[in-house]
Amino acid sequence: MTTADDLDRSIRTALSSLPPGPGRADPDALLHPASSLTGRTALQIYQAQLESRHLDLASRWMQQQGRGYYTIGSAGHEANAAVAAALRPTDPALLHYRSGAFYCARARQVPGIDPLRDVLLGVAAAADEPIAGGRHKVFGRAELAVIPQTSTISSHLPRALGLALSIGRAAKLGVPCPWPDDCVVICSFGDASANHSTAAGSINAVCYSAYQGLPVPLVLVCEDNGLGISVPTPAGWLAAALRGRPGLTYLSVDGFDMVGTYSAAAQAARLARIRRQPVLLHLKTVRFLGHAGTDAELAYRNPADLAADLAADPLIGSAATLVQAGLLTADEAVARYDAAGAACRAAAEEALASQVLAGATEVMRPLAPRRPDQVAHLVRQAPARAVTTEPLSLAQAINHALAELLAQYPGMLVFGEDVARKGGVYGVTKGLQRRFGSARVFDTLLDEQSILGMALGGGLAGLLPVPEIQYLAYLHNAEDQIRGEAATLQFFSAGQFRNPLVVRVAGLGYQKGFGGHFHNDNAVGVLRDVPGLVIASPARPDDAAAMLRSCLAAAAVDGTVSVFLEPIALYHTRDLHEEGDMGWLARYPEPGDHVPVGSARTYGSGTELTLVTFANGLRMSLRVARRLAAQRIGVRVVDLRWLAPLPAEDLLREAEATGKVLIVDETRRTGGVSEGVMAALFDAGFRGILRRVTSEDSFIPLGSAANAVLLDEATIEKAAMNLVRGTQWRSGT
Ligand SMILES: Cc1ncc(C[n+]2csc(CCOP(=O)(O)OP(=O)(O)O)c2C)c(N)n1
Ligand SMILES: [Mg+2]
Repeated sequence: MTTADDLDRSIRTALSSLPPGPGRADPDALLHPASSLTGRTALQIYQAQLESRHLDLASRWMQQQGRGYYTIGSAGHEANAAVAAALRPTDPALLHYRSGAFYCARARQVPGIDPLRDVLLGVAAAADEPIAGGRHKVFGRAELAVIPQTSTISSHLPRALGLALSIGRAAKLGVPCPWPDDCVVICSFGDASANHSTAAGSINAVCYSAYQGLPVPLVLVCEDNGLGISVPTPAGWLAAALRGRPGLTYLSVDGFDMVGTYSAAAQAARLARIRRQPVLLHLKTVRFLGHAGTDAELAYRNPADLAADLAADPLIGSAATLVQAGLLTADEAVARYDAAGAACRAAAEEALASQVLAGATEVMRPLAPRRPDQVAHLVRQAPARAVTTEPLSLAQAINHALAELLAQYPGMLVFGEDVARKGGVYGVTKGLQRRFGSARVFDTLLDEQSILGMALGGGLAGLLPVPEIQYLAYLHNAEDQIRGEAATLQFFSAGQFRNPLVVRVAGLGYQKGFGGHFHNDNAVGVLRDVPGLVIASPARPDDAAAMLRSCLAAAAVDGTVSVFLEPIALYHTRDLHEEGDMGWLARYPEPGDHVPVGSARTYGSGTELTLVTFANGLRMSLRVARRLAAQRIGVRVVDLRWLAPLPAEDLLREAEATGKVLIVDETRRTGGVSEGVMAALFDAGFRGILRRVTSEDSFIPLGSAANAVLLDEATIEKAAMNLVRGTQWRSGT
């Protein structure tokens, strides 16, 4: 096992025995005729490498002091400092958790920033850590264009590509973008991570984009230490898997060689910056101190390999280069090493004395800011435009709303599978590409992770993305891009970065048995527990348009992430009670009208029973309510409209108005919406009678068998009657 002491001893021995170099060299001279690396930059790289190494040692020391919560280090990966040196500090960076030396090198390029303090405050989970404010240990800082990442390996690659593609798009649309027009997006990850489907899908999407000639100013850096915790990456696998991909330039270099690493990174940056072509830089590294502080490496690595790694320490490689070039003596190389150690120790002592976050309010402050007054104000700013006064279907109303909002927000984009030329599977986006152009309304490749990644990166570039997921069942394979990435960004950056977003999802059941489970999926549990996520589920055409206005405005004002869940079965529904009554069509809402997030809508004023529902359940409930009215039973129907946050106040008021509540929930009994509604009513103090009818805990079969597991009107009516008449009602009766 290589301990921190072994590592320290090894480097001291190696540095002090470096053969003496020539006389003093000019720091402004090039180190090698074939490289643009100057002595001065090489010294800065070495400095960042030393700092990063000592940050790892300091974080372990802090853990021993009882105030260090993170020991995954960068030791052995310090070659990435040379990558930072070859880029600009304004190039947005999404970094691997071992890119500490990159962070140090970049921080030293911007006056007034101390990477030692930043990183160690992170280790101590300090409230004044500059990016996550004690919510996570991440590399990130707004002033350094370093965007924080989650721990989910590879989950940042879709966003990185989305950002790279969006920079040119924002410029083309004239939308203010926080990043320079000629910037390069840099994204690093580990060798095992390269096998993750998110990485594999993203690299494919990079190639797919570049192959079509789209500008992709992206440098992917695979930091290859040959291991994923304990599992070795097969020798030669990554080169075989990553080399020769269409549209993607593959460069490889050994991080022991500082000049070579800088040159390769500079070449990658040039290709990406000038030619707008993506590059994959395969950077050979080693890994010291195990995967993390708790990792007993000897259980899976043999001593000879560990010894070989020590000899391949990039700090030794860099120091040898500097001494041979006459930029440092061996003694100076050691002295700088010691000075960096002392500086890290001082920063660690300061970090030990820092404050942590106090209380849930402080922790949650940046989670999902909500400024409803400003949202309302922005909705009212929409330029007046003539919209038909004809009654519209749900699909038509959403189509009109998308057009209205595309006109209002120059940065708004509509994209997804089949949305552009075809106009969507159900015609909801019909005609939008023709009106707003292919820079704003476009088809994507068939990969939901990449679609959402495009949206995440677009939001970071100042755009207002409205991606479409073709069916709810196909959100699930990409769900982490909403849960892990979109919804966490403001939280883990203390509000400094945000990805405003409205994900339109066609979903829910009742398509008359057509398409089986995957076109009738009613699983929303996976969204309901994502902190801060807004879930809109309109039923009526007028509400849909007004709610979409709210979602876009909330995205623009507060960076809100919304899922807009559209009930497919109602898209083209025209009638409510009888054929030809046109009761499900509605007039487009007046300009400026919107539905505040978390507000319900009540139909009727009956005093005997409250039906609480949403989406398809609203139409069924209104039909049942009419039949009950014919039997002189007074019912009111509450359309939740928002599944998160639930309209708790409206719910309580309408529940107390009758004292009897039947929740009509088309989602499943377990994990479905009714669980939340019951809890919300109970928490709010409702002590009346509360029952629910739901769909079964089943996947949805094809054909008429679907009706056997989906909630239907007969069940609703029977339960309502039982409730009003006081009969004991049991599930399934
Ligand atoms: C999606 C996901 N699965 C599992 C993990 C747990 N995990 C953390 S790091 C790691 C290994 C990553 O190896 P590699 O990509 O080579 O990076 P390295 O740590 O070697 O730099 C694993 C399995 C995770 N963070 N994310
Ligand atoms: Mg690895």
